[in-house]
Amino acid sequence: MKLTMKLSVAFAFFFFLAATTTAFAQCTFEILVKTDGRWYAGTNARVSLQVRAASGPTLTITNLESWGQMAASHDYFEKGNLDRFRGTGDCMPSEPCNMVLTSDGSGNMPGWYVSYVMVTQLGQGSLPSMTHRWAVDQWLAIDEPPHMLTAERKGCGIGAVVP
Ligand SMILES: [Ca+2]
Repeated sequence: MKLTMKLSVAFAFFFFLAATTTAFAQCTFEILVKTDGRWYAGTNARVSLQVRAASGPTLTITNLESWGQMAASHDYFEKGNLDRFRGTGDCMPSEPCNMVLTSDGSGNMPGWYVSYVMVTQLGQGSLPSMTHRWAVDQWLAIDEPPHMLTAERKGCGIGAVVP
């Protein structure tokens, strides 16, 4: 293979990589998590969140608190809290509508009763701002029914619900 040929193959490969790694524009996501007001509803466990639209990329946040927007010493996910989070990820082509919320069950009395999760992808380019709110209304706990540390909610096609 001639040198010029090798170079053009290398360049083609480089541009292919560049195209695949920048396939999605970056969007800002705002997230609200409401912890219920009942006794022992709060937790200090690590919380992770996955969100996706009907198609396209999945937004994965392995430690939601790292996206926290509350005051520096704020205790997240306590009884009655409405906690705010913000960060960036790959833009979704349509409304975020599928959600998986997970607690790692760590800490003292980790049981967590979640009222709802709301995610907004802020407008970007030709994409409008899109919001979805999922009712959770269950324990994420081993020692309370339904004895699961994960809550999955599918809301595609149901439509945005703004409180
Ligand atoms: Ca906490």
